[in-house]
Amino acid sequence: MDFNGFDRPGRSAAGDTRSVKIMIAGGFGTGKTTLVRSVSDIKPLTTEATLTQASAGVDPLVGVDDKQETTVSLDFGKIGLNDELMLYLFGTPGQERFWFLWNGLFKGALGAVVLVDTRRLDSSFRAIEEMERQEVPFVIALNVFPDSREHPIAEIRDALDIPDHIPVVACDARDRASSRDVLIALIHHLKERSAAVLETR
Ligand SMILES: Nc1nc2c(ncn2[C@@H]2O[C@H](COP(=O)(O)OP(=O)(O)OP(=O)(O)O)[C@@H](O)[C@H]2O)c(=O)[nH]1
Ligand SMILES: [Mg+2]
Repeated sequence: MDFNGFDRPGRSAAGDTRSVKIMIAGGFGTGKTTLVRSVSDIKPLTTEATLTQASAGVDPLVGVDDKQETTVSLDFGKIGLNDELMLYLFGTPGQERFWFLWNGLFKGALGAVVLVDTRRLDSSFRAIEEMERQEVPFVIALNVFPDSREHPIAEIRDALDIPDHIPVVACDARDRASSRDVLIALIHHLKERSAAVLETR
């Protein structure tokens, strides 16, 4: 893969490994921590807290009612996609009460994956809006749960109001290969965007 064309911070001299910051965002309980855990080459750093009764009524647990823990601050992991590219992954907290952290968290990020649980599309609306507001390029990853109904991707794209040039892919966040494929889809998307920008110069 050729990753020329990236000009954000993190670009290094020819021959060196490039390190880039990638965000894993999405609504409450969509599988952000699971994805960082499944794909990371190192034991990821996570900041999980046990969900307590105090969360009842605050965090909508429909569809994720066996959920035990939630991310308070962030998840951190890393993966070398090849000899040239190291991705530093930052998983965001999903609970709305921690979203005040999001501004600082996205600084210097090259791109983001927005995880979506198709049983609860609305839980990821706000994350998508944040990517648009902060102008972070992103792909959508539909995390398939056992009781998720099968929807054509075009239908979901429509419901989320995602334009055609933004990739929407399905994944199983628990599976390393599947999570890695999502990250590769993001890298391809970033590369295409970057080529399009260069063409207009
Ligand atoms: N069946 C299935 N379960 C999943 C999948 N991904 C995550 N889970 C489960 O869904 C629950 C939520 O996953 P998390 O990774 O904690 O979700 P999160 O987005 O980090 O949650 P917050 O940090 O609280 O917003 C956990 O119980 C996971 O084991 C998946 O692809 N399939
Ligand atoms: Mg989490």
